[in-house]
Amino acid sequence: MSLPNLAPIRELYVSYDSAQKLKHEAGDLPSWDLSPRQICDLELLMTGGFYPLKGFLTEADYDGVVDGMRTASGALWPIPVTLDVSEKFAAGIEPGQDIALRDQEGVILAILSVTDKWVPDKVREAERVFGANDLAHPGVNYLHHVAGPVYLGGPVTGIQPPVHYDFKARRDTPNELRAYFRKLGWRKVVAFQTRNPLHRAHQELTFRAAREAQANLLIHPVVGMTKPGDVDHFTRVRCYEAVLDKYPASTTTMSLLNLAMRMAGPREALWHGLIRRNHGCTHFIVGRDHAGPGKNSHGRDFYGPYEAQELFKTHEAEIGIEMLDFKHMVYVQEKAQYFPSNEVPDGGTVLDISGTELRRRLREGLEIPDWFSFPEVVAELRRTSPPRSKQGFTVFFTGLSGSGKSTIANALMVKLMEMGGRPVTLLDGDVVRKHLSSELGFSKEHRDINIRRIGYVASEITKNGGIAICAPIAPYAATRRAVREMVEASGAFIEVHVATSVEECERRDRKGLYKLAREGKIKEFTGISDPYEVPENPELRVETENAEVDNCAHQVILKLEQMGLIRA
Ligand code: PPS
Repeated sequence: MSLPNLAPIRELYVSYDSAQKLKHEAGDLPSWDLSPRQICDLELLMTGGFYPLKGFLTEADYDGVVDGMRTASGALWPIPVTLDVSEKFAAGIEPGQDIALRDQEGVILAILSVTDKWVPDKVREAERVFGANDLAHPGVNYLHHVAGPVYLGGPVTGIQPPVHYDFKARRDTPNELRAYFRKLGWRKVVAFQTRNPLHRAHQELTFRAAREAQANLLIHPVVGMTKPGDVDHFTRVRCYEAVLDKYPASTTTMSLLNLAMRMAGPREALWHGLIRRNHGCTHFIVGRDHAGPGKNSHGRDFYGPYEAQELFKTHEAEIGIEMLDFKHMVYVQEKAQYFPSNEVPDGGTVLDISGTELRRRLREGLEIPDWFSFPEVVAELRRTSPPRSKQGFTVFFTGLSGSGKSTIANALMVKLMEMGGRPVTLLDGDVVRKHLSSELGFSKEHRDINIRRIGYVASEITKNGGIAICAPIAPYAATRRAVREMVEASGAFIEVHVATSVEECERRDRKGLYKLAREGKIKEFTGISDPYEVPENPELRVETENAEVDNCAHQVILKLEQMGLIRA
């Protein structure tokens, strides 16, 4: 392989003066507020990280990339980098027009000269790019549920890079890294891509790779978007910083890459290789299950464990970066050392801790052995993921009016406060309607807004380590699911169906509302003239007929204990 070309790579930025002028003129242009993923893509387009792309893919480029991993001009490019927008926005845009691309605060980052506008066939995109139209794949899920329905393509004129307030000194453009390698005389550089904290197995892998290639090492973690559920990048970067001094400073450096991963396995490995070549690297590590998305909806892997290595091999020369392929690294107890799984000495006892097992140990506050990771890394992870009994959670009661939700919720609150340790907030239906949703009525639309507000507040409480107890009617399953998703991003969600029948609620009629509903004096009354979708799989269902309130609240306590959220 020839020595690296460390000359500057083409960026898409214009000069400072032109940028000022464009910014001024862009006031009159239609504006698109970029999504977090589009900001990541735009940054790498503008810095040359996505060289040779000059903008968001045109329709012809897109077709070529989706079908055969090549742009219309024949360049190897495995992942569609497209600007997806809403139908409403697209309706006002025609090819030939310029649009201003803005960050979420409205700062203009670039101009897109639109040459193409089209409605993609997302099923085809999913099947070709990700190998299956299966929503269990995070990339497919994003494509169908987050990305807009219309794509715009065309060249990008860069005005300014997206602003980052975190780890500024650790972020480098391709040209900054190229200049750094040039300055230090690094002729050969191995890049290590990662979206996980570095444990001992990774360190051994990177040492071996650098030794094998007789090269310097670039630890190049992704801090843009990774797989949902991954350790957040703030924690990871603190972990990387903690292990960096275990590498010889004169041979190793670390830089953060603001890439939005797609988890596309083999195709993604090629993409990562192209991006690292653009950053001035000569070698690239591809391990087991590179950029793997996890299991499909049938519980099977989307890609073979070494499929990424195979695909990379066939395109290695064209990418212009040499692959260092590695088998899964495992610890051999007798040798007190890591080995690739195919080089384990005969009779050696192999130890390994999977990602799932590591998360379980963190969640339950269990031991993480020294052979697996570094004490500094484990301490950092424990700081971010305290055991479940110290994390926040949300108990979400749902049931008809008068079913007993508020009474049980109150009893639960008092019991949890008696235990102490975490602040408890009760978001009761009536109270929320007074303080958060006073302008709302009981149409489906208004009920959904009401429940989403409760969900938002509950997720914030959960994120900050508190206990939120919610007690609205919440009659619609889809809205309850949306709240669950919001909360589960930061902690546990326990749905409790208070399963009092409508007949019993009406018999009790504590507030006299059922009578008014029967008389038609209250419209859209849940259970009488409005639907209630019974939860299919709540964490708990409590019957209130012939049961004491205290006992109902106690059932919730037992459930929380069983889930490890409170200690007996
Ligand atoms: S929802 O659907 O979840 O937004 O409803 P929620 O905010 O929990 O409702 C709170 C209380 O409003 C009273 N109320 C009605 N309920 C249902 N349907 C109609 N049309 C209605 N109008 C007023 C009712 O007393 C609810 O209190 P709870 O605590 O559930 O008895």
